[in-house]
Amino acid sequence: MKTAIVTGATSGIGKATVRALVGAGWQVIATGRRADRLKALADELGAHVHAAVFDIRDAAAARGAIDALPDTFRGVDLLVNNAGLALGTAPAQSADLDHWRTMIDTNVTALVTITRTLLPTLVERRGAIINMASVAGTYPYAGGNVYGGTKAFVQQFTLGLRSDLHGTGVRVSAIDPGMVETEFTVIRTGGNQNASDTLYEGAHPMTAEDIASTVLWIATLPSHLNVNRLEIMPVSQSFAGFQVAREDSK
Ligand code: 8X3
Repeated sequence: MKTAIVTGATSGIGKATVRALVGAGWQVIATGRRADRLKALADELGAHVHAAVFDIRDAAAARGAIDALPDTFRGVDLLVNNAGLALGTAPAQSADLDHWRTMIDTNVTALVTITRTLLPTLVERRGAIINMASVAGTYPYAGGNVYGGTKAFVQQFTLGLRSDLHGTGVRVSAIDPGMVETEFTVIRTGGNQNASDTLYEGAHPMTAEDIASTVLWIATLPSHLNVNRLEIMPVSQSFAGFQVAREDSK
């Protein structure tokens, strides 16, 4: 039985990914901060889930949780770097610096930390890494500033890992989802459920399960194939043009 670790497994894409992997016969280490939610997931899915409760931004806690894994979960074959968030949509010139730091700490620093921690095992087992990036890493939009920057980092880090891991057999992929209806927008807006509902209403956004099935597809491809990057959006979402600021006409 193969073993995966999924970060940010208490909700949304992470939780759906744990369910999809377990459904396909994997055992999964589900990580997150909220113990009650992880426990509920472990209760639902049984002994194939190990709940590892820690804040991904706390490097010592993450290391401690990895070191304390039960023997049967030690051989990690797949790391799904899903934990991440957006905070705020304010323009850069009025954005909250604490929001920026939290996004960088979570989406960048924590991701590289847990990746570095697990790389020796992944190399030993010719495993795989799937990083959750975003279309926001490729296409800028107003208010996306640091969130988009962190996701551009994830995209490029993925390609850099591919290069460094050349010849090891380790596969590395980034998924760039567009609009997915999860707690993402509630968190981004500081708890504004109404803003979230308004954004997704009538738009037929993707679901967490849509992305989880994409993770599973990548994870179960034949071992000679590597998806470098997979961009996926709902049909209802596309691109707008450049904007032009004009001098006031006199
Ligand atoms: C978020 C993607 O399109 O909702 O990662 O900004 S989008």
